[in-house]
Amino acid sequence: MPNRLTCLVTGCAGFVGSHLAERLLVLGHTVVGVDNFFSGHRRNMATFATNPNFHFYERSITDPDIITELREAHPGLDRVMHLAAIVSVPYSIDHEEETMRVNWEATRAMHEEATTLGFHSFVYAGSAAEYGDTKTLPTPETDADDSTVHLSPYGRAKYLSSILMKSGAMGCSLRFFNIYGSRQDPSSPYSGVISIFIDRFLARKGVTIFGDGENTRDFIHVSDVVDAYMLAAGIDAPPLRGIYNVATGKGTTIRTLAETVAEVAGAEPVIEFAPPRQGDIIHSIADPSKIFAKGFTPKVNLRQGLESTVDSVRNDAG
Ligand code: UD2
Repeated sequence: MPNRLTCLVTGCAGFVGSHLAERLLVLGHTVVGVDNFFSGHRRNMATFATNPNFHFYERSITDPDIITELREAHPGLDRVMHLAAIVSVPYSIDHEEETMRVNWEATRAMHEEATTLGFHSFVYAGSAAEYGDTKTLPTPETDADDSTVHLSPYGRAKYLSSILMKSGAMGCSLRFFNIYGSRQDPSSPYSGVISIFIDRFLARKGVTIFGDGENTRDFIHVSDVVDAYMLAAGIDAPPLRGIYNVATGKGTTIRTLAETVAEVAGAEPVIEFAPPRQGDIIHSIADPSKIFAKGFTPKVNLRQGLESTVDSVRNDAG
């Protein structure tokens, strides 16, 4: 049994945060979880809510001195995996001040507290949105800089936070591309395309593709994202420093995606085309060589990932 660690997971009731908390608990570590259910759901914590090593706090990350307070309650706490955020890009455009306060100011305050307390590591959930609209394909980490025009307060706050991870005394930002897997909420028009397509095809309804279907995205399965967290937080080795793309480096067109999801779901690939969505970028593919060089390799290919996600959605429905 390796050392038992105590990790703070903010956003532990969210899609990715719940998978991360679950893995840490399965490995025998202690998880201090924080979520205010702004976009997370209690049901996402169902598999581990009663685990005696899980300590849940229904709190906002904007609460002052939250890290210091949690450390007093859990003296072994020395690493942060910070995922809590306003996650909707359109919401961030309509609520700029709130987004900057939650996604940037709170990150800065928590990072400062963790640094002062001499924490071991602080892993931040960055985003492909940090690259804005004009970028090299595949996109290396160096493509986002202070001259990048961010298309939303969401992208801006993620960028500022990532830069802090790089320039601060400690910290690592994982810049995620399009994550998919079980527990991804399909209910909003801005939900991830995979969760929407699975939901529609399983209900024997067709899907809508915005644009000509040739847009590409770099889809990565949530279990691979959790692997990247284990590496970055130094669960088995020293923690990573700086900024890393987390992706496969492979682009899939939305048309191919729709056809594959239909096949996996056993549905007719009924596709309707609609005009491009305002603000959508056409191609998004990462250059993930920096994190690959640190030993990270995605293990789940898109087909396998779609099969397991469809299975879990079917089981939840049944
Ligand atoms: C992702 C993130 C977003 C932001 C952005 C930065 C998600 C859900 N969103 O947006 O938060 O970080 O990256 O670049 O991860 N599409 C359809 N039909 C649908 C839904 C989507 O054709 O019913 C298309 C959409 O037009 C786009 C692609 O699918 O071309 C991916 O859409 P998305 O909303 O899953 O993700 P994305 O990359 O636009």
